[in-house]
Amino acid sequence: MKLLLTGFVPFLNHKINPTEEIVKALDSETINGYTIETRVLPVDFKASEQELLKEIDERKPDAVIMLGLAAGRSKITPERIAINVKDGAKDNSGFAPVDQPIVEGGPDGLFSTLPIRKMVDTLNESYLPAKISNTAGTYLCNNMMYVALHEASRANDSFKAGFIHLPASHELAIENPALPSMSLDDLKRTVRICIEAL
Ligand code: PCA
Repeated sequence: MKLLLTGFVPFLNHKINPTEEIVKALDSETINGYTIETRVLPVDFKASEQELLKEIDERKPDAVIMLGLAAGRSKITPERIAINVKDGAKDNSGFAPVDQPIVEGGPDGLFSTLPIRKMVDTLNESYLPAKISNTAGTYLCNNMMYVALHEASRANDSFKAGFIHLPASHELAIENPALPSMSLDDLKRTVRICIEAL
């Protein structure tokens, strides 16, 4: 089986994005019968959507797990739902959508099809603090989650998909001491455990 694992490049005032390092570290590993293929997405509403859909079309994954940085959160947070709204700060291309639908006429919300409760329980049992999040925001991460789930709902050969927001890494917290953080090793272990839960 094939798993597409995505992360993002740095954005806003964050000099690094730990999700980029995590997906690069896990590339080509086989976990729980899934061979991991990876892609680091741009923080750009238009380009990231096109790139994600192209990857899904070409690679035909059995599952898609997307990772994003949620600087300020203290726990690993698998997202429950993506909503059909894009609204937020400027992306890396300078575009800032205001109250726009992601898919014109699409459903208001789309639920993750990843086993998010099992992921959270297994992470907590492994002493990695986690909880389900009921909002992925309205920025790039929600956008990508919605796009993947919408594609999965249309595809004949469907796939599981969902999004996991991660806290800052220690490296980011050195730059900004107010941020709760986890070690990069724990964040990589987190992603391996989530893949085991599939
Ligand atoms: N986090 C942002 C976008 C890129 C990332 O890693 C978000 O939560 O929307």
